[in-house]
Formats: sequence, structure tokens, C-alpha cells
Amino acid sequence: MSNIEQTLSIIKPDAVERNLENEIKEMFKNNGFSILKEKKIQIEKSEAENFYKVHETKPFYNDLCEYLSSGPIVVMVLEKENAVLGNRELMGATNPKDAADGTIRKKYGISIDKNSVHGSDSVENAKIEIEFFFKD
Ligand code: IDP
Ligand code: MG
Repeated sequence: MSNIEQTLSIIKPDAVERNLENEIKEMFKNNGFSILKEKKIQIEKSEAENFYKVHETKPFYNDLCEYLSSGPIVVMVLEKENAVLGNRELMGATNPKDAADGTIRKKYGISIDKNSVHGSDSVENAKIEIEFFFKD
């Protein structure tokens, strides 16, 4: 049975700043993802705080929200079979040091905070995150 899913991807400020937008999009396309929607925006810190609310008790929460709102980001809706897990696999581990060869974070990530991309971690969160950025 086919299981087409959508997931939210963000190219984070460190990658946009280094002009990696097109290279990262190519990696998605080469791995069978369709980019259904995309926009380049800069968000307010308060919006980052809402987006990352699940992490509000973490010691890195404030830095994380400062960082995501520090410069332009590219937000995208990606679609393919099992897109949520597939995107997590293509992104690689949160810490680029632990990311497998061939993953986006291994290739482009600088550090655990500047790890170049965000991806939804479940189908349920993908729906919430897509709605967050693309309420039509
Ligand atoms: P994920 O992006 O791989 O889903 P999460 O655990 O959801 O990882 O964390 C969200 C983001 O918070 C990470 O992408 C990373 O940028 C940042 N982060 C996670 N853990 C740490 C940490 O221990 N120190 C600093 N930043 C962190
Ligand atoms: Mg996460």
C-alpha cells in the first residue's frame, strides 16, 4: 500500500547564509521528494518560541529560538512515500558529528545548533508544523 506523506523542512540560517539553499533542495529532489510549497522568510523570536514550544524546558531553548530567528530561512513542504522518516534519514543525526555519510547534516552541518536543516519528527507534528507556516 502506498503511504504518501508530507513533512515540513526548514533550511536554517547557517545554510541560507552559506548559499546552500539550492544544493540542499537538489538533495531532496534527488532523493525523490517533491517540494510542494516553499518560501524564504525571516521569523520573529516569538514565532520561533511557538514553533519550538516542545523544547521550552531545555537549556538550549533560548539560544535555539534566537538562532532560528537570526536570519532568513527557507520553509518547505516535502512530499513522498514515508516522507517524515525519509526526511529524518536524509537529514541525519541532530549532531552533525554523529550524522551518517551522505546525510545533509554530515555534509553541511557545522555544529549541533548550526545543523543546517529542521525536519518534522512525526506525521502528527508534520501536520502541525505545515499549518504553522502555511495556513491557507
Ligand atoms: P532535531 O532537529 O534533530 O529534531 P531536536 O532534539 O528536536 O533535534 O532539537 C531541535 C534543535 O535544537 C536541533 O536541531 C538543534 O539545532 C538544537 N539542539 C538540540 N539539542 C541541542 C543541544 O544539546 N545543544 C544545543 N542545541 C541543541
Ligand atoms: Mg525535532
